[in-house]
Amino acid sequence: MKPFNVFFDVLEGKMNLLGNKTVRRYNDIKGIFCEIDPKLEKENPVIYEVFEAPITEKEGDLMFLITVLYPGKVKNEFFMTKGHYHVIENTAEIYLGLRGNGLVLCQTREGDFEPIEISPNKVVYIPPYWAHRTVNTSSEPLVFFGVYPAHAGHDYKSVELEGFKKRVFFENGGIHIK
Ligand code: S6P
Ligand code: ZN
Repeated sequence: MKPFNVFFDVLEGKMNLLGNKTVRRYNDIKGIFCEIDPKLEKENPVIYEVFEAPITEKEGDLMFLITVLYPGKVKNEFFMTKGHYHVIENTAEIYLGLRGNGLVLCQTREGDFEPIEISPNKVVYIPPYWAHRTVNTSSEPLVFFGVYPAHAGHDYKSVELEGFKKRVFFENGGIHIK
């Protein structure tokens, strides 16, 4: 592989050079929210998109990406990502907020839990062994850059089985983590 650069359009949430693109719609992930919303089931909106750089999953490489997590709620629970551990658990990840505000919920298998704020110019460090899920608590797309060891892999199954300790709701005019 040769050195290269890419351009991010932060407002549009797009990258001019693309490897994998993942689009998750409501019906793909509705089970992660605590309630079902029949209106969203019918409309099936895009909840988030991930644009990855064209990099293979080889040890030694770094994968980088931008995620665009749209604003919205399922009843009163904010839109969020599925969340995962890395399959190679001893791999960290860095997020840099580019647009919007939210929380990165971080959790270990031992039950530690930390909600970390993400917003423009804020870097979130996710250490090895911590599962991570992102929540958009703002009214605009939450856009962030991410980078992690390309061979890390994604373990969604553990999060499906265990869930996250806490969820993020809009209640009485405020953001509540509970
Ligand atoms: C990958 C990194 C992000 C997420 C993305 C969507 O390690 O953490 O690119 O993949 O934000 O979240 P999820 O949990 O659906 O992969
Ligand atoms: Zn990750």
